[in-house]
Amino acid sequence: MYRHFRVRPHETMLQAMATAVLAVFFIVSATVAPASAAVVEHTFVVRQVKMTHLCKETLVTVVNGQLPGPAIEATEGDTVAVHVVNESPYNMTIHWHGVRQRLNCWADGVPMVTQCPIRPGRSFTYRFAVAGQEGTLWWHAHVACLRASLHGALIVRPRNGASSYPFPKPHMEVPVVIGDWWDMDLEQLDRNMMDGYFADSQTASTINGKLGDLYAGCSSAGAGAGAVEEEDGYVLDVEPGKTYLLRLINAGLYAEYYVKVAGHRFTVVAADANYVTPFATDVVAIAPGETVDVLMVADAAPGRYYMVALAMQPPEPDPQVPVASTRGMVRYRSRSVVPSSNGEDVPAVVPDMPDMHDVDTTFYFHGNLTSLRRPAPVPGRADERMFVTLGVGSICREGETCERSGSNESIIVATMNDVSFEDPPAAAAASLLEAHYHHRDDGVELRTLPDAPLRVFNFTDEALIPWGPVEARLEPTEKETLVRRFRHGAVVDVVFQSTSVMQSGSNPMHLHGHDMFVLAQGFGNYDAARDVPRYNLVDPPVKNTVVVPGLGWAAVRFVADNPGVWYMHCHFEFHMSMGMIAVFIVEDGSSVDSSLPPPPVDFPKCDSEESLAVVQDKFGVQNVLS
Ligand SMILES: *[C@@H]1O[C@H](CO)[C@@H](O)[C@H](O)[C@H]1NC(C)=O
Ligand SMILES: *[C@@H]1O[C@H](CO)[C@@H](O)[C@H](O)[C@H]1NC(C)=O
Ligand SMILES: *[C@@H]1O[C@H](CO)[C@@H](O)[C@H](O)[C@H]1NC(C)=O
Ligand SMILES: *[C@@H]1O[C@H](CO)[C@@H](O)[C@H](O)[C@H]1NC(C)=O
Ligand SMILES: [Cu+2]
Repeated sequence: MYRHFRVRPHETMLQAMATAVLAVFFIVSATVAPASAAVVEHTFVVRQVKMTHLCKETLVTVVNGQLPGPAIEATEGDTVAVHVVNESPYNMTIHWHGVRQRLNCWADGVPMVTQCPIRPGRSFTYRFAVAGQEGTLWWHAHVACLRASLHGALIVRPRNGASSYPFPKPHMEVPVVIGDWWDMDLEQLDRNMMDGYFADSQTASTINGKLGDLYAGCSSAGAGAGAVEEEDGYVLDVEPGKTYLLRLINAGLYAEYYVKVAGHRFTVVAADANYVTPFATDVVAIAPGETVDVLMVADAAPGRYYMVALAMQPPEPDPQVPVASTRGMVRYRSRSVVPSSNGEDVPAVVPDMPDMHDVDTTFYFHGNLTSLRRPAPVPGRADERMFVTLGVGSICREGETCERSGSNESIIVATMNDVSFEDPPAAAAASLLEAHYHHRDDGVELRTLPDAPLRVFNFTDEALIPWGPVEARLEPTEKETLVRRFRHGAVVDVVFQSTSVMQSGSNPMHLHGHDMFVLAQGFGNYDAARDVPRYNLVDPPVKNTVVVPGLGWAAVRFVADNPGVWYMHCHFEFHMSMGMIAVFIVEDGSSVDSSLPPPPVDFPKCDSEESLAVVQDKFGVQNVLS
């Protein structure tokens, strides 16, 4: 572990000295501390297995036969090596969600963006360091909708052990993965979404892979006719008085969730693997892609208390798509010797949940996040500013003009600044990252993400939500492979503005390879004159996924200092399949230690058996794909 002491021009001498003192402290503590960086190794066999839920057998693609997949547990500073063996019929990549991947974009796992996929029957080892961050992260497949069944926790503990948590050492740490169960083919689901059809209902929600007793399973053989057994639910056994660290992860495709445990309160201590100033609440709001760590003291009367994850959706007039809730249980381990007093005969306590259409509770939950320890001071000024609208539009199935407003003549797509992302072709000669690294043009036409929307209108006008001729005029768009280049080290401000064309949902925007300072959020239209003075430059939360409120906005700042080709997208799967994506390209710095090193030697190649791709330098002959 070491740092570079280069005094950058904008750094004051005092700051530089502070950095140096800090660095000396780290070096000293590193020499004293016995713990040394280890390699945490896993083998992930991706394979289809049959699982039965709701009395129906479904073929699901999972890692090592588990759902959720194995949790990776590492210590800050460790190297993680995961051997992915692809025994599934799909092209596969795994993304390490929230891992900063400093100078290691090669391991980011986005198909055709950072790498050629791992073909069926092949394998690849992802290697990355977990340095300078601790807390709850996760991993998931980045292919079609397969992340619904291919995901797991990635936990990074402090180098000096649990005693260095900035909160009381918990008795036990528990990953709580919220997900969903689909009893349909997930690739088909993705094709439907790409065809603008987002009305598929999620079959069930899950906590740690279990559907819970709100769902009926199969009739049990032994029981009388008509008796239906409930689905298993997740159970957390607790001891009275002990403190539990719940590491909540929303791995779901479709919904933000409200999470409560009846009779208990939470202290929020971290989000997206960054510590936050602790605050008490009885409800957690968590969007797809986010993680939230809470302490829960088992201080209720011994008994059984439901843990509920309620799926939210935007209120009407938004088109309503059925989403399902799930529940598990917190169960007190009785110290009593009398077996009948263990509470099994007393009904479990049910929490009062917010309304599924409540958009205020999530807004204020996220508004209450402030960072506890800042890895770096917030840069005072931005070098580049972007205003990015997040919306929905449509393209014609055929020809230039067509009927809109949900007509089948058009396909509904999702957009950033009025352009919808076109995935780089699966048959391209290489990923965008390889093309960028080798200064090649692999025949993929790129379009610059505009810094401002192409259409200016009242972005949050609720009259645009219902389909009709007025909103239809705002729909026409096109599909392009959107990229935005950044000079190394640029301080970038992005204001994300959710829009109301055809829908009014929130957008959890996830940036790969960088954390973002969340400076402010609001309902309605962003107004720089009013909102810039409200920016929190003192202790803004640091997130990899920022929830942009529905009919509202969020302002973020990040330092583009990690060279590579980074996905930036909405973490709602339907928005992503529909194209709410751009690629942020961060240029190399001026030195070796700020430039992307070469790819791993065993990096997957886009060598389809049928076609031989001849790749040429862009200064030479054009690429030939035959
Ligand atoms: C924090 O949460 C409380 C309770 O919901 C709310 O009243 C308050 O406005 C929130 N603070 C911010 C800055 O959002
Ligand atoms: C819409 O049209 C496409 C192409 O003609 C067809 O495949 C699809 O089934 C249609 N969808 C609906 C919902 O009618
Ligand atoms: C935009 O629409 C909202 C909601 O319909 C409305 O309250 C607001 O006044 C409109 N703003 C402007 C500038 O027209
Ligand atoms: C799988 O990857 C190969 C090589 O990158 C590509 O040629 C092929 O089209 C991909 N298949 C699918 C279904 O995307
Ligand atoms: Cu979205």
